[in-house]
Amino acid sequence: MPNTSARPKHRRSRRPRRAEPGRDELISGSLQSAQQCLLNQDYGTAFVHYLLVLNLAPQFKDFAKDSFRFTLFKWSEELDSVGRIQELFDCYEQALEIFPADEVILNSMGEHLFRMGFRDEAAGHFHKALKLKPDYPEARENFYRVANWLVERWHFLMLNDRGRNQKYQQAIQKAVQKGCNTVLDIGTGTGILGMCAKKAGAAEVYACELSKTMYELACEVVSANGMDGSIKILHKKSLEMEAPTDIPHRVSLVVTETVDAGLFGEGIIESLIHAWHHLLLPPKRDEDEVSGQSTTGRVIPGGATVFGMAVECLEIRRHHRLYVTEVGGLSMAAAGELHSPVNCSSEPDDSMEPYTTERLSRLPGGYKPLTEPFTALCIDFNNVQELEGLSSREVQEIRVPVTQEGELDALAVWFQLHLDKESSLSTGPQEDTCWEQAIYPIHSTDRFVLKPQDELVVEVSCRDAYLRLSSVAVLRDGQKIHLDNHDYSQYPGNHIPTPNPEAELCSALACLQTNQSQIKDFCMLECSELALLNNHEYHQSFSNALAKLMSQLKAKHQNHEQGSSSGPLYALDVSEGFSLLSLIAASQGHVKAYSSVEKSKQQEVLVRLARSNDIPEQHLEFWLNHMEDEQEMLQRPSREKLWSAIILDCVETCGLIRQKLMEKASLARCLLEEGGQVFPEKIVVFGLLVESDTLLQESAVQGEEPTLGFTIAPFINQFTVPVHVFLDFSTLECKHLSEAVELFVLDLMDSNANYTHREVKVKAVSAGRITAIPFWYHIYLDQEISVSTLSQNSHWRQAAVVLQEPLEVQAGQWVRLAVKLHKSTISIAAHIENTPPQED
Ligand code: 44T
Repeated sequence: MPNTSARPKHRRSRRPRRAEPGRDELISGSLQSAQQCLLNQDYGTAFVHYLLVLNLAPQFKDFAKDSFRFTLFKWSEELDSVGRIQELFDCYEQALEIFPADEVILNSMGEHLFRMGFRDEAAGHFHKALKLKPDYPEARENFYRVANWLVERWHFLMLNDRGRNQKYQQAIQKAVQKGCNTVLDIGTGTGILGMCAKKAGAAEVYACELSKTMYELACEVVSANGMDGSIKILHKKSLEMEAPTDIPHRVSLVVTETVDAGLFGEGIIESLIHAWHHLLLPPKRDEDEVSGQSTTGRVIPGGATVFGMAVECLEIRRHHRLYVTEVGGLSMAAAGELHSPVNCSSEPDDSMEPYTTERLSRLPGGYKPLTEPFTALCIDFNNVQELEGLSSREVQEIRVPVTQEGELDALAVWFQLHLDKESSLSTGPQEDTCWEQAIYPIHSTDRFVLKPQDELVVEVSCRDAYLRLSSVAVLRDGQKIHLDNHDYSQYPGNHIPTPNPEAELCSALACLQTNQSQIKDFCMLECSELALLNNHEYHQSFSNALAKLMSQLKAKHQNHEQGSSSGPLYALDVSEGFSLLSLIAASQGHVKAYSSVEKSKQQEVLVRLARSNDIPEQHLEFWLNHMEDEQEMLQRPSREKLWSAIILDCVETCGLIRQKLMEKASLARCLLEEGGQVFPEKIVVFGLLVESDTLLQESAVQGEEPTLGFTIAPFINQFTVPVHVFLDFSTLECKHLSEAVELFVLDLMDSNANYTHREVKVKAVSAGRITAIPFWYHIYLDQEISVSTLSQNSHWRQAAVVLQEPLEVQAGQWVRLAVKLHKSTISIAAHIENTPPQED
């Protein structure tokens, strides 16, 4: 505990005593009370006393800092444990008022924010802490975990995309030369488009950016490029801006790249409608002559054409629907409908996304186009009526001829962004671009195979300003076969045949008569949870390992309790999210399994599966339903309830080891019965040396050359993180420079065996530049049974350490890797070995 009893050296206030006679007494009394309360572990009262002292007598700040921090942390732990979250944050805010530049308080507040799900705010706090103290390892590690939310990785890709940069620059230059003299850059990011306008000679340039981090970054960049007086940047969403309040008058040019893979996901339609009404000069009419300074407004990009294409793709399928009938020995027939949260045919809902994004060219296993690309939509950003009409536009039906036989898994969507009449950018799957495509997966559990001669009926709509595409039916031999479960009521148009009204009435009555549970409902699972369920190998391995352990323990128990019938064995599954492992444990017979599944819909699925697989219902418990407090759970159960198996979820989908894994493992070990086992018992980390430009491009702005002549890299590259996650190593464009080697072993059954530093020597098999070290895990459930996070059907992705300075290597040379594990975070430094290791 920090020093709580020492007295400050300078107790006297510098203020004249006579002005406030009771003040010093109050301060010293409060300080003593604070210290006493701290000793008595009454942190709440101590905190209040410290606040009073430090507010009244800032001169005690240095003296009391450590004790104050300690009090704050202890008190906030207490508040956290009883769910008094608002008070917790109030305390931190009060603390930061007193110590605004305290990196430890900032970092700790960030951790609380992160745990409560306020990721952006958390990230901001870690970033501030790190700026204050760049060599503060806790803040650094936290910052690396969240930097992706602060500055998304695509900023690097876009800034590295020279083609895109040049096309935008040229279009802006032309517009300015034609008289667009006043410019607003909506969603300026690093400030690049605004700077292009200024460089092209625009008299007035304004920019706005809604993300605080990006806004601050843009200010730094613009200032470093000597334009701070000439570009006015606002930390605002464009929709909140008006002339003359935010900008002195309407502008003649809006430049923006607020488009995502699905074109409208960043709200460009709404932003442009608003801009036309409040920020832009009126649009040019055909008869307007352009000469000199423009009195009309226009937008770059001027419009877009959206394309779609039906595809077969196993990789998409396994992330969006259940396609296995049996998982780890359990029949899945009774599971009901399991959906991913990506669904655009249902009513808009916060928990649903209409589409996901993928780079089709990088999907493992590839994809098969089932139709030619078709035009789904054309939109003119310079026509406000058209923009406004978009959301009220009727659902449009498109018939697309099927060109190849294959299972319909998704519609893939991309677009061409028309910067002006001459120049455009394409985000298509065949292009050499950094763009991903939007993916609208099919949800129907019935597999539907399209055939040449079929026509696919696609509906395109733009409700709630998201572009939605959905495959509704297939026309085959004059018949219309409906796909998915379509809710006809939401479509006012009469282009969809009305179903038989009598049948509709009957089904409505049937719904009224039956109880809720019989109405066809579904359970939502994350994409990675669905991919896990579809991972046969993973569940089979667990099933085998659990069967082995349980039969050993059953034999042991029988020997011990000859004659009398022994009680069940206990298994605890603490996997995150949806997991079938508890049920697989319970299916071993004579095993009572505890599941950590929390969501009631998901619990219902497990109960249904237990019933249908003849597992006695009392053999499946959801322990989180009973225990409010984690502390209780972690207590050692009574003698006869010692766990036989504890299943830990050790690797996150993104490819990193879960935080606090080793702490959880040592706790779990204490809860085991003799002969019981923690799953997995060991994790072996593998990695290899690669040369990959792609990884570099995604990690930092590359090259010495300024971007379009502007200095941007040194600023945005502060947000570079050394570990790249969610990597698909099987499709990563890279050159392997070594064989795979074992980097580290984590022994979950023996904490003493874990080292935090290790040196590994790797021999380069070919010459090249080492830019990254991708790594993955072999997860040993027991000594014989293991699963690899690199396997083809895995729900895991891989991670890679990206070297800040690529390392030239010759074939045959040895590379020394210093591998470090700090709080579940792996870091690797690479050095060329000058003297080859002694071969023994
Ligand atoms: N990602 C592309 C989307 N903003 C680009 O805060 C392509 C994704 C992508 N600011 C892989 C590859 C790629 N007013 O900083 C952001 C955002 C800001 C606004 C003010 C507004 N109305 C808005 C709307 C957005 O604009 C910036 C750019 S959004 C671009 C999204 C390389 N994955």
